[in-house]
Parts: sequence; C-alpha cells; structure tokens
Amino acid sequence: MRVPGRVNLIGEHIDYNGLPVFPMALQRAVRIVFRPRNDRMVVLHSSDERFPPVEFEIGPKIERWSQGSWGNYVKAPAKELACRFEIQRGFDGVLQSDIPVAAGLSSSSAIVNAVGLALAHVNDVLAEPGEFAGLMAEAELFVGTRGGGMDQAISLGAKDQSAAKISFNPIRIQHVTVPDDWCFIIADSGEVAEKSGSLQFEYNLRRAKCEEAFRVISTNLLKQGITEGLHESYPELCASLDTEILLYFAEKLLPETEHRCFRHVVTEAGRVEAAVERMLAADIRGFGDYMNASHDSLKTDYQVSTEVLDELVQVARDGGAVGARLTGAGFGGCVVALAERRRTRDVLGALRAEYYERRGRKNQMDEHLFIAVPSRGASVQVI
Ligand code: NG1
Repeated sequence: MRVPGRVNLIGEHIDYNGLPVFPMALQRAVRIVFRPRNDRMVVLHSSDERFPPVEFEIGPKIERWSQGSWGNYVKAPAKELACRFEIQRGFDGVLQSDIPVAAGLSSSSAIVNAVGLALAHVNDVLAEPGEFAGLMAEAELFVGTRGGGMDQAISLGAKDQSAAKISFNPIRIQHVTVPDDWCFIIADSGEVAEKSGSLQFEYNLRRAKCEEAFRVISTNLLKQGITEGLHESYPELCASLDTEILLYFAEKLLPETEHRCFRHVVTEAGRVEAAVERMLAADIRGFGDYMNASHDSLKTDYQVSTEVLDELVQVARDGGAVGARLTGAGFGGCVVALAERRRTRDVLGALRAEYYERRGRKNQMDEHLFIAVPSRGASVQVI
C-alpha cells in the first residue's frame, strides 16, 4: 500500500475553519506491507529506527500513549474504526516512509490513512472515499492536535498531475491539472515543527482564537441587523458579506490577536478562490503573487512563520521563483516555491548556495530540497 504526503499550495490554517484549501499529493509516501492476523492485535514495525515497534489490541477504548509518541498515529485510526465498524482483525506490518517527519508535508496523516486503509482492507470495511477521509480526519484528533481535514482528503483523493481544491462539510474535491511548465519546489528548513509535541498548544490556540473571532463577529452582525440569521460557519459568513465589510467589523469588534487571526482566515479564503482561478487560466505570475501574499499573512497576521522560513522564502524569490511561502502548519518545516520550469535550475541553485551550503548542510540537500511531482492518492495492492 502506498499513501502519499502532500504539499499545500495555498489555503493555510483555514481547513479547520471549514474553508476550502488547495494542496497536491506528492511522490513521497508512506508504504506499509501488511498481513492480516486472526486476532485484534496490530503489530507494526518501522524501517526507521527512530520509531520503535508498535503493538496494541484494537478496540473502542484504546488509550493514548504519551504525547509525541508516533504510535498514537497508528492507534488513532484503529480506535475510530473500532467505534464505528465491526473490527475483528488486526495486522502485522512493516512501514517505510520517505516523507520528511514534522516538516509540514503531512507524514502523520499519511500514517493515519495507511493504517486506516489496512484495517479497512482486512476487515472488509467499505466507505465512500469522502466519508473515509472524514473518518480519518476525526481519527487524527485522537493525537490531540485539533487539525482540519485537508491532509487526509488529499492523500486519499488526489489525481495524477493535479492539485485539488478541497471543500469541507461534506468533503468535495475539484481536481485542477497543474500546467506542464509550472514547477513546485520544496525546501525543508530542517527546523522541526513537532505538532504532536510542544507546538500542539500553539496550533490549538490559533484554532480557538478563530472560533472566538467567529462567534463575536457573527453574533454582532446579527445584533446590529446586518445579517438576518446567525451564521453557522466561516464559509457561510464569507459568502454572505464582502471581505472589506467583514474586516471593517473585525477591526471594531475584536481584540488584537483575534483580529489578526480573523484577518488571515478571511483573506486567505479569498486567495484560495483567486489562486485556483489563476491555475485554471495558466497564469503563473498571478498564482505566485497569491502565494507571496499568503506567506506575508501567515507571517504577520497568523504568526506561524520563523526567521529561517522567511529566509528560505526570500532566497527562493530572489533566485527566480514567481512565488514562495511556508507550507503546512509552519513553526518550522518546509517552504514551497513556484517557478517556470525553465527557471527551476536557478531557484534550486540559489537555495543550494544561499541556504544549504551556507549552513554547512550540503549532505542533507537531496533529502531536503526536491521538486514536487503532483501524484495520485493512496492505493492498496494485493499480492
Ligand atoms: P501539517 O502542517 O502537515 O501538520 C496541519 C494540519 C492541517 C492544516 C495545516 C495548516 C493536521 C493533521 N494537519 O498540517 O489540517 O490545518 O496544519 O494549514 O493536523
């Protein structure tokens, strides 16, 4: 079985607010070779010795291991599926992955999806792909990070050579072919963004701020008679009023942090819509401009960038990328840059010289700097 990681092209920190995002699946993936068992044990070995073997019995009452333990990503789908389906059989398996860990490329959701698919396979569980992605997103909450559903959906539902606009509640996927002469480059800063560990608080805090901002804005709009009913979600709110009007009220009504978070969310939602249009129109410069604006908003308003990510973004832009931004949750991890295919060498060269060589990280370059190939979603192969 092969389950890919993903790079988010635009639409950061808005999936958990129910707003559409625009990622694509990568050629880098988690692979599990597995054999069904006749009991309810899962025994999973990783080929990476940083991750010790995991062994537990499946059931609806599975307890979490300590924070940061990778085994929680294995337990998460097992618990979710056991709560909803008749799960009688576990599996013995070996996992191998070439997705950088804690780098914003969704290695965690690839594990969750892979284990979920293996269990679904050995127990003959059938679910629609969208429904299954939703289940896996619910499952991953077990780990303690209150993430959205982007990663699970793209990793399961992606199409070759395409990015995908993903909408939520319910999950819908619009595939968009990436133009041949566009090249997305990924550069891993090497700064670990351990979201299941110490950064979990920061991530969850931002989500809470967004929820609070939404509550204040929607109740006030109703009170002032600007809207007729109470909005139930960000998508509804964004669809009913112009961004300028929303921002005008946000400035008047929200404390500083909530205001910044709200401003990021509603402007990023607009950038996703506009950027998807730009890709459909094969307008690479237009798309790049939105990527740049997204990074600025993540840096200034959402405050999830770091000095190192800002530096990588700048090096990529100076090297000839039409746009560059941090990708994933931020706090470290990767940036994604967009270049015309004929400029790819220049951008890669600039990143090599100005970032990796300067920092004496020449030996990490192959692993940390690569071209993202838009790839298909998960597949299970029976041997
Ligand atoms: P990464 O960066 O892969 O950990 C996380 C969330 C996404 C999304 C992004 C920010 C999980 C599993 N993933 O992704 O849902 O919110 O941050 O856009 O929590």
